[in-house]
Amino acid sequence: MTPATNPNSHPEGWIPLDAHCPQGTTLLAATDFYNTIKKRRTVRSFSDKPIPKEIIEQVLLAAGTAPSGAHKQPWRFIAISNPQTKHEIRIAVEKIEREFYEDKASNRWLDDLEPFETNPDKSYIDTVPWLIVVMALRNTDDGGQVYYLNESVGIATGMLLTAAHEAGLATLTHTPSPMKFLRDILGRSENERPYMMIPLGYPSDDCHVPDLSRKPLDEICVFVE
Ligand code: IYR
Repeated sequence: MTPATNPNSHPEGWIPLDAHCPQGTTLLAATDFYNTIKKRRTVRSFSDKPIPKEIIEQVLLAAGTAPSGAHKQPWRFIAISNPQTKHEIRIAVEKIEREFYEDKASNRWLDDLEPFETNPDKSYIDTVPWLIVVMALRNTDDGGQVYYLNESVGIATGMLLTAAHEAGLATLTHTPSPMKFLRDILGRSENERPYMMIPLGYPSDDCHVPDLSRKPLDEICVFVE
């Protein structure tokens, strides 16, 4: 395809951009969204209150709108509510996490984790109504090439967390290492690389989180004007 030289001509089959946010409302929209998303917290204490599958479907559809290298959409979300499967995953995860806390983690790492009071007990996997396993696809389903796999799946995962928060749901980003065991328990192919586990549910009634602050703007950004 040759690049268009006339700015008023477009490749055949292209459609006009359906911009959802009319010009002029942008500051308000940006501020509103920041005020919503700044309330997102990583949660480790979940309620067992069920969440209808339809809500999970909308959250996953939102995640699936992420940009990806050459639009290959190299992700698959395994949404697990089956109690036996969750329990099997819990048992396997706790074994891996015990090895981490008892052997693998450096003292510095353990010190850094202290404020979060994490430990190998992952009983919330039994409690939480949904466990989403994000898989990164090494190739497309028909064997084609994928590009920028980690970047693409990372963005989709971030959008999943954002969509869940917008739906009033709490999440935890969990990456037991190694995660290969998930492929065996879930009967998934070698083409799927477990990328992240995301328990998804309502926070427990008495859910508390550490009192963290976020870096101010002048530490996280530099304007070049
Ligand atoms: N995977 C372990 C340890 C852990 C590591 C980091 I970095 C965290 O931010 C939190 C936990 C666990 O889940 O307990």
